[in-house]
Amino acid sequence: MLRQMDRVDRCYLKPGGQLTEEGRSRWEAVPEELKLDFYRWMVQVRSFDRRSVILQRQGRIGTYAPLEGQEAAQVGSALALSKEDWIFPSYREHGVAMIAGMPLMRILLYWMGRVEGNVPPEGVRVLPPYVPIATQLPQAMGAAWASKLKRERSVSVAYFGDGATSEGDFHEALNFAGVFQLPVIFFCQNNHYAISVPFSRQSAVPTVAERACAYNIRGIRVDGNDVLAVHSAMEEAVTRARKGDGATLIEAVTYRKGSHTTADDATRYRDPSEVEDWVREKDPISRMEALLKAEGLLSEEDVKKWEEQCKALVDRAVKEAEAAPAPSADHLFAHVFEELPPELNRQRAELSGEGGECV
Ligand SMILES: Cc1ncc(C[n+]2csc(CCOP(=O)(O)OP(=O)(O)O)c2C)c(N)n1
Ligand SMILES: [Mg+2]
Repeated sequence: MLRQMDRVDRCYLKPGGQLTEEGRSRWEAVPEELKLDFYRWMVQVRSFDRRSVILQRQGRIGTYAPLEGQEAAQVGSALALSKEDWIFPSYREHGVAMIAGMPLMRILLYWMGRVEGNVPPEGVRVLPPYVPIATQLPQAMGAAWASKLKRERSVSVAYFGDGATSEGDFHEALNFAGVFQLPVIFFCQNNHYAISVPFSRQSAVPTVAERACAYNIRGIRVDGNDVLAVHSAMEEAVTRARKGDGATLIEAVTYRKGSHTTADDATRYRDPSEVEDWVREKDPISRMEALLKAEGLLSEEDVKKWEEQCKALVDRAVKEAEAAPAPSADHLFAHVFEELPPELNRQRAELSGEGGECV
């Protein structure tokens, strides 16, 4: 039976900040530090995101993919992972990357077009952002297969969007993971659009999660703006994977508040009332803030203090990224060809002042 587009399997924290009945028992089981971390990380991620958009507008970084609105999906899922797990992100997963230990300045360097932005510190298992849609899914599946063969505990997670589910790679990765019962999690942030194409134009079934049954893996559709529900779905998927019970497809239903990237104008294809509903009514941070305040775990003063600290962290990262020594122009030719084709060789020589003949 087809699921309905607006139904989710799990919602613990309602848009107004009230817990559902199931949510209350989950909440009681969460340690206080983690409750606060949910909130603190979401604010940190948003602070970084907003600043990055401004930096792009000022010409200080290149194109940027904003994630505002998707903080709960990223923070809730990333906080359920351990250092030993492998993360295969798309270009929008800055929140996941920073929780996994990627320094903010390196994330900025990536958007400045610098290769250092692809290199995580030792021990941080985050792959560089995958821009070709869905290519990270078979790779995450392959890494999970390796973990299984080596009898390691690590789980691999592929992060991707609703649009990626229209690619052949999605099918191939899920099929293989189902047949071989691999410790992999396919984490889809369904933000309703693949650039300007709405999900209804990409899929004849109304949800992503129901596709899991075609591969005999578990599928769960969670309110992606409810950090508590996302975290619990991810924790279950991780436990299943570590126990050898195989893969899970998680569909976190969310919404990007802004444009696809800073090169896009979302007002050209989205209805303002739809945006208004998500922005005003379903924001992931304000519902968690309301809950923490109602529970006496957060004061207005704490909020101000935390926002200031986040801003200071981002300020420092911007300074560090902008102070990083510029790469030599020669760098343009590195990392693609082991041996440069003649035309590129000529250009490299010309650039470095060695001359070079026109061809
Ligand atoms: C293989 C491939 N085809 C097309 C593109 C162009 N493209 C870039 S982003 C994007 C939309 C992806 O949408 P979705 O998977 O929902 O992720 P979102 O951007 O919404 O996070 C497309 C089609 C690409 N990068 N790679
Ligand atoms: Mg999308």
